[in-house]
Amino acid sequence: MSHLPPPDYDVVIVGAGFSGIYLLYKLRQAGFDVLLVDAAEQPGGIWYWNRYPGARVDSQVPLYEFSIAEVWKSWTWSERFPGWEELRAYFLHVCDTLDLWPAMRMKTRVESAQFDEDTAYWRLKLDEGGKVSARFLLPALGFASKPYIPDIPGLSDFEGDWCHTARWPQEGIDLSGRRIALIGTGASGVQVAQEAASCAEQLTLFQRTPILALPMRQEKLDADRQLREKSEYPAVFQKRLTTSGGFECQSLDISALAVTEEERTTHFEDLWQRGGLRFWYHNFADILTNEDANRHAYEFWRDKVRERICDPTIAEKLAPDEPPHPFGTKRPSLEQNYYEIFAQDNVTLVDLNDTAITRVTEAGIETATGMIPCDLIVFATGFDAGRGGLIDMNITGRGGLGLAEAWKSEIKAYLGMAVAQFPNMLFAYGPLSPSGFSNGPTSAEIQGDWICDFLIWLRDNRIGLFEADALAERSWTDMVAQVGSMTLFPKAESWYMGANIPGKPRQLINFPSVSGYADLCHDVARHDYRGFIRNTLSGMETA
Ligand code: NA7
Repeated sequence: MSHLPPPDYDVVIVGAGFSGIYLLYKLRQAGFDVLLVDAAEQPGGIWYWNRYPGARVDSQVPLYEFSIAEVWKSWTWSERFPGWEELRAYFLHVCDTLDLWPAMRMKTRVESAQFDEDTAYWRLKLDEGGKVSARFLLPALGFASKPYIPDIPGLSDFEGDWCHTARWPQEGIDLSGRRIALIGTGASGVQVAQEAASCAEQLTLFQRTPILALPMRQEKLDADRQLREKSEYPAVFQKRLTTSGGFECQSLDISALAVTEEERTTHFEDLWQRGGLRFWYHNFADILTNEDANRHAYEFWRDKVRERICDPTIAEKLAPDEPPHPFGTKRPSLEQNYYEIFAQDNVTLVDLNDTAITRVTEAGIETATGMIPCDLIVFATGFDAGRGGLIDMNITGRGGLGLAEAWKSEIKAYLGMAVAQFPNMLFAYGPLSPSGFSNGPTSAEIQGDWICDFLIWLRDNRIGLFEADALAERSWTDMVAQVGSMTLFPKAESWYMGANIPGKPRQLINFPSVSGYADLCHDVARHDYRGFIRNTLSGMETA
């Protein structure tokens, strides 16, 4: 292939969130010629698109940031759980500090990416007629880049405003004095509800499934204390690589059923008081694998929440006596005053299981029991997680095979990064990797380091072409399902299981351990990247 004109770049990365930015930093350091493109005006990924009032991260400082010393040493957060404005500013700081801008092309959407079998280059069509070629394609779109809006009849007739939380207009929407219908009670719905309740004339919250939200315990952060605590950051960043969720600690070694009720309650209470997602990731060993253990956690959660709700009917809707699903098998959210807002006169809860939405009219939402007038509809209805953004990128591999077709009946991927028939492509933070179960930056760094090492190894070994072996892809896909079947996750109708999107294949889309995942990826690397077919100068061989 040496007679071919070279591609425009060694590598094109798509996406300027944690994964894409980390890959850009690492690959440039390793001497690759890299271009990063992103449709957004500014970097930040999810934190560019999710700018609805109240949007903030559920991982506490310093977990949700890069471990790159020159970045964290020169950055100070103002809150324990930073909001979207601060996270966006952080990304600007990262790009400035690491001098990444020259390799970044923002406001550039990839319309399609096609593997050209004659040259073995990826050819990308960009909006406004742009074209670019590269030897390697690294989509780093995050797990939540394709919003999901349910198909409700009449939406086009609505005369007020409507939007999805992840497509909030850049100029913002003032919620004050509005009559707001909010559909969805996931992490985004909870955050919008808290803000809207404080200023809306009327907030009507449509709930299909109650969220099992945990106390955030937000704090303002003092710069001096943060500076002192920075001496501990390297150890925290090291530790988060070794835990199952990519956090600073993980579940205990002991079963919830192997301790006395008093010991169990003491641990639950400690987690509860410390706040954040710890009640999810630092709980007893079998909370997510044993129904009896899980039931103890649910009952503790339920009783705590019920203490905060005066109306018993509302209490039963928000924190039912019987669990709607095993605790933690849908992503818990963090809340600050969510359970108190339902006592306000301007907040109404509609249970969609009793009162279905029939259609949207010019003036509001019509339900089975009557009309709910509103002038703003907010869809906090989630995402086609994992696959949606990748499919929308119109990626075509060998023989004209589109990714949508390849994943029609099942999402398949080797190491959650590579797909058979799609050579020289690795995606970061995608399906069948830990992504949705992981503290974001931890996975971004694990995968980013691994991908960078792999591309260096290919370069050192003069290998121009790699592709996931179909058998390796099959066994990875089966292994994720098998590991998932040992947990309670399949018992929930969650986006983790693909259950939130009509017609989406039902399978666990994330590997449920960050550290376990890292071990498996490192093992593949140690064995000369087994499971990949690669083209040496003498032809194709399977490792
Ligand atoms: P989520 O967590 O997917 O939440 C979506 C919410 O929207 C959830 O309450 C859904 O109810 C609800 N939903 C979805 N479709 C409908 C329809 N058709 N009708 C009514 N309600 C519906 O998205 P988020 O944006 O809140 O959070 C995404 C992730 O970001 C989160 O998990 C964290 O990792 C950060 P359901 O529970 O499916 O009954």
